Amino acid sequence: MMVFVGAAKKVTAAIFGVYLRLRKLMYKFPMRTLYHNWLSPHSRKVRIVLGEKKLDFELEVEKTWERREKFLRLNPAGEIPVLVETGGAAISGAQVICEYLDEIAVDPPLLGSGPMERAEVRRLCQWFDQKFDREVTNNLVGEKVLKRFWGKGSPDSNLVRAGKANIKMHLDYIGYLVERRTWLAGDQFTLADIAAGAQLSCVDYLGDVPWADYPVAKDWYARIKSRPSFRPLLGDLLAGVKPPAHYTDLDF
Ligand SMILES: N[C@@H](CCC(=O)N[C@@H](CS)C(=O)NCC(=O)O)C(=O)O
Repeated sequence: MMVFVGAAKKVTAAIFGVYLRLRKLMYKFPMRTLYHNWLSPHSRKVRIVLGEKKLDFELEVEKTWERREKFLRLNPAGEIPVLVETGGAAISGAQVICEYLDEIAVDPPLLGSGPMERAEVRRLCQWFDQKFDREVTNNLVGEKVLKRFWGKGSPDSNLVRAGKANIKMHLDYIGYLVERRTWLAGDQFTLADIAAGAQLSCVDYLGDVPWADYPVAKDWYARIKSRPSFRPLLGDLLAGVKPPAHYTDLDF
């Protein structure tokens, strides 16, 4: 009996020792972490890339409107997404993070294979990250959801109307591209599709994408939506704002 108790104590001490060493290592090398927010298209873009590359990461919600000092030390611009690598280095800016990830994990390549293809992928990333964001997402998600968090009052109906009018040209453009190519930038699925899908998913959460009028764009979005890298985003729920039934439906 005495021998058994002694052995049990030794095993417990060994397990505890391993736990302490692991904890020390985790503290020294915390997991790759993405600072994001629920309906942030730029953060969604990075999440999809991490998913495509099958890279492990943790998510940390950052309420940028709180202007947290610790977060401002990671990105003085105060914007998400920010990716903090295992060693502690912080990278900010969605396109910068995605291109970095494409360099450290080459499979699958998401930027295109030649200089001309990469130029086209980057052009379309800019189109969706900046133009679509400014003309559509800011006017719809910004006005209907984010404005409340910033304490800036109720949505401006003129801006909401502008967002709903502007999205039509973008859906037309997606249809135009996809009728001539398999994916937005060419025959391969690239970061351009991810940037566009990330923006549209945020607007779709509010039910503001007139899919029925744009069957070609809808078909392209259905292909994006069914990718395993995209599914975790569809599970995000914003307190008090329920997405429409088709939002998570892969055969919408
Ligand atoms: N240039 C940044 C822009 C990202 C951006 O617009 N982030 C928004 C959320 S999607 C943000 O952090 N807004 C909060 C703020 O501006 O304080 C990028 O490309 O990542």
